[in-house]
Formats: sequence, structure tokens, C-alpha cells
Amino acid sequence: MRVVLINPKFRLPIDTRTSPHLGLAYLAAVSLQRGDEVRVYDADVEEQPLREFVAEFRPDLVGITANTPQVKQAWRTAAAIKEVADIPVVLGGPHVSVESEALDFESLQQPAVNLVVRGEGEDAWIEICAKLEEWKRDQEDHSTQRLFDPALGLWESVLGLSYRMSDGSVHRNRERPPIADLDTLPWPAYDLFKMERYTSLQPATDRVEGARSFSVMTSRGCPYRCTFCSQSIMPVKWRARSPENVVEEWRHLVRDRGAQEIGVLDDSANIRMPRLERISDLLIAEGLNHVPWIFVNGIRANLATVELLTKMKAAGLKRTAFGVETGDPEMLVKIDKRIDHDTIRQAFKNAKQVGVETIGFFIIGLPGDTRESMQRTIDFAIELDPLIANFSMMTPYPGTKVYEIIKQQGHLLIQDWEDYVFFEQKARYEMGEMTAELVEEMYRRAYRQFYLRPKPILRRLASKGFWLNLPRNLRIAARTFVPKLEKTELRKQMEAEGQM
Ligand code: B12
Ligand code: SF4
Repeated sequence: MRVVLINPKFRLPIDTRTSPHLGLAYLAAVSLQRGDEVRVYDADVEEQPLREFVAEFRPDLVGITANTPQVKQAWRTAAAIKEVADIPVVLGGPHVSVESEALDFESLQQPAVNLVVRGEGEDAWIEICAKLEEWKRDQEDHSTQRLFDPALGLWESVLGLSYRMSDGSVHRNRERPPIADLDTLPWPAYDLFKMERYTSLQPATDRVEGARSFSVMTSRGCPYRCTFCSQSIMPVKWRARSPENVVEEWRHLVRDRGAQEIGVLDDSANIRMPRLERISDLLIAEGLNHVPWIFVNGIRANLATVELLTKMKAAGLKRTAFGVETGDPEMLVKIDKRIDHDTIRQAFKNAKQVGVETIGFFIIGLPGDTRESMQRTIDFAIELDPLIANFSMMTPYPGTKVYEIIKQQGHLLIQDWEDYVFFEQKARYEMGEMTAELVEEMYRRAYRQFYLRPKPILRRLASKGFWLNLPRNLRIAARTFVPKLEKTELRKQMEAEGQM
């Protein structure tokens, strides 16, 4: 079977770096294993127009990924494909996996979307491929109309699948259990990506040319449920690959693909500390510790001991992020982070003590935040003094507890799914005393107060990377520090339209 996996174009309003989509790389790998002829079309780096590509390759099946801000583009992409040929289209990814809001059914309202896979996709994808292939083998009429004929009942048994039949009825099959043994997965199929066109997700070194920076996921899931975090794909059950399996992929990336840096994308990599110690031991024993690596998404601060960090540093760990979120003790409890500020202080101290660079993630404008509590967040960031402080304005993703709270007690300043990005410097909701003006003011203040201090300025000027990427850094600085005059336009517009 010929199959295509698509990442719809969605540029963030910031200078994001591009990296191959790991989810699609895994799906491509299992499809290859099945014997399919697979192509990846990543609209972020692709030059050939989509319609032309589809007309040339003539796939039997198309899979499109979508997080929330991408989903409308995914629908447009599906529609464009159907203009070229009558090919079944499957949607997957974080957005369509939100069940509490029935976002699978929302996508199935789109005439061009036939199937939706909820949650982890590898097993569902190959089951869909196998079913389609088998059905096509002894059919003369390959139309999607026929494929979704209710009389056929072809899709009833595929777990984790939602679909629309030719008579317009929509169905949601039972959940698919999470993949029990992650070691059974093949490595991501990077050969199908135009690797030279990618940069680095988060540079660990001063400059890495395309194709030399890779992502690795050593575990999936997170046992916590912070109220703001969109955890639609990965189940509560945390599962990890064995250290041997992780290091085998690592070796392949370094030795065969010339990896110059590695970003570990796990949600909560350090849930079991002995596992990370073992991975570190193996990296050292295999002589792979010269390649710097980063925990891009943050590790749990309560499990970041000096011993563990020392070992990981010896194994090449260059930088780690921590999700701090708020400097206000009450807010920390409210968001269900299950940690306290002293533990966070200690984690940063430990990392600095062993010479690991730090990133702190902070949220401005959580439900219940006040001018004072947001200021406490800024002050705490300054106290912790990470190398990078990343402040985001609270964006309430569907399916999160925060979304429910805001729906009941506040109002969203969002027109459609494409607004669900959090680097646009715009407040996405208001609640009680917390106006958009206040949140936007505190957000700018956070960046100004944190970065316009002598220490961070000198640190940046002393780094080679700052000078090597000077135009980009100046652009970011201008956007962050030059205040914009326009405020809360959307709210005024919505008021005028009587939507509030
Ligand atoms: C790395 C990362 C990024 C990277 C790269 C993005 C990428 N597309 O890979 C960067 C930094 C660019 C990024 C940006 C953003 N991200 Co991000 N990111 C992640 C992170 C940490 C890992 C992604 C990953 O590789 N996962 C591992 C792979 C295996 O999983 P996967 O990609 O989801 O794919 C699996 C399933 O979803 C499914 N699947 C996916 N697509 C398809 C398609 C088909 C056809 C099928 C059958 C199945 C299927 O099968 C795959 C294999 O199991 C996740 C958190 C997480 N745990 O996943 C957040 C996450 C995906 N990001 C999130 C968000 C909010 C964003 C931003 C919107 C933030 C912003 N700045 O405003 C932007 C959007 C940018 C964009 N252009 O799309 C949210 C998404 C929530 C939502 N409802 O959409 C997540 C879940 C984090 C969170 N917990 O809140 N992100
Ligand atoms: S913020 Fe981090 S710890 Fe909290 S639920 Fe999300 S991934 Fe887990």
C-alpha cells in the first residue's frame, strides 16, 4: 500500500525551529515495517505543492496529524487531497484525542475527514492499513462511499477509532490500551524526512547545522495531571523504554546519523531515577557522552537529586528544564503540581551545583492569579535565576481542568482553534479581576524584569551562540521588549458583536 503521513503547515508567530515530527516518524516506521510504501509530507519544510505531490504519488491512504492550533489547517489539507482523488483520510494527534469535548466528532463533521485515531497511533494506524489493504484486494469499487458502507461494518473492531459512515452516522469505538512494551517500537523513520531542512528544537551547542540534532523519547505518559496541561494522547500510565533500548537508538543516532546534540522530549523522564542512572552509565560506557543532550520539557523537581544530576552530567546532560509554573504558594496547590517551592529551589540549586544549565517554565495568568501572585512568579523566576526563563501566557486547551474552570467562571478571548498558541503575547481569556490588559502587562513585565538585569545581559553577550545568531536574537528581543500599544482588540470586537 502507498501511504502518506502529513504534518500540516503551521508557523508559530515566533522564530520556532523546525524538527522532524516524532509522532509521524514513529507512524512511518511501523508502516514501513508492515511493508507499505511510505512518504512523509511535512508542509513546514516541503517545497512541492500538496496537490501536485498527491497527484504524483497517488496514495491509498493519507494520515494527517493535528494539535489544536493546527487542526483547521489539517481540515483544509484533507479537503485539498479530496479535490485530487477519492482517498480515505485519517486524522490523529493531540487535538482530535480530546474526548471530553468530542473533538473527534467535530473533525468528522468535515466532509473530507473519514477516520479519527485517538491517543497513541502506531497500532491503530497499522490496523487501518491492514484492513484497507485486505478490503481493496477483492473489491472493484474502491470508493470511500463503499469503504464506509454501514453494511460492511469494516471499522467496528478497531480500538481507539472514531469514524463516519456513508449514511452520515458517526461512531466512537472503545479506547485502545496504551502500548504495553515500548521496546517493541521501531526507531523513528528519519530516512523519510528531508533532514537537511530541519534545524534544532532547542540548541544545546552554539550552532548545529540541519540534520544533526535529534529528538528521543525514552518514556511516554505522565502520572500527574496538572490542571493546565493538555494530556489527551498520553495516558496517566507512565511507561518507559528499557535503558538498553534507549541507548541502542542513541548509539545509532550518534554513530550512524552523526547526531551533534539530542533533545529528550519525555513529559516526565525522571519518574524512576534508577532507570536514568542506568541510561547514564550506559552512555558513559559506550563512549557516547561527548554528545550534549537536553531535557527539553522538564523533569520533576522532586526527583532531581545531586547524585542523579551528577551522573547525568557525566553522561553528557547539558541542560534541563523544570516546570515551575508559579511563584505563588497557593496557586501552586491550585494547579495540582504536587510540589512545593522549597523542593523547586533545591532542584535548581542541585543542577547549578553540578554545572547543568537550567530552564524554568512559568505561566502568567493562571485562573485565580492576581497582580500580586503574578509578580510573585516573576520574583521567583529571578530568585531561581535559570539560564532561560520561559514565560507563557495561560492558554486553556480543551480537555484540561483549567478549560472547564474558565468556561464556567470566565470567558475565552478566542475565536477559533488557530488562536490556541501561547507565544503571541495575547491574553486568551479573562476571569474576575484578571483582565487581558493586566495579564499582557504582567507578561511583558516578566520578560523585562527577568532579562533586562545585568547578569542575564552579560551572560548572553558572553555566549558565542548569541553572536552567531545575532539577527534572530535581535528580532526576538525587539518583539519581546518593545511594548505594543494594541490591547485586547478581540475582547472589544466580541463585545461589539454581543458575544460576551
Ligand atoms: C516536541 C513538542 C513540540 C515541538 C515539536 C512539535 C511537533 N509537532 O512535534 C514544538 C516546540 C515545535 C512544539 C510546539 C507546540 N506545541 Co508541542 N509538544 C511537543 C511534545 C513535548 C512532544 C511531541 C512528541 O514528539 N510526542 C511524541 C509522539 C510519539 O507523540 P505525538 O506526536 O503526539 O504522536 C502520537 C499520537 O498523537 C498519534 N498521532 C499523531 N499524529 C497522528 C496522525 C495519524 C494519522 C495517526 C493515526 C495518529 C497520530 O500517534 C503518534 C504515535 O503514537 C508534546 C508533549 C507530548 N507528550 O507529546 C507537546 C504538545 C504536543 N505540544 C503542545 C502545544 C500546545 C504546542 C504549541 C501549540 C505551543 C505553542 N507554542 O503555542 C506549539 C504548536 C506548534 C505547531 N507548529 O504545531 C500540546 C498540544 C495540546 C493540544 N491540545 O494540541 C502538547 C501535547 C503539550 C501539552 N501537554 O500541553 N511542541
Ligand atoms: S505539566 Fe508536566 S507534570 Fe504536569 S501533567 Fe503535564 S507533563 Fe505531567
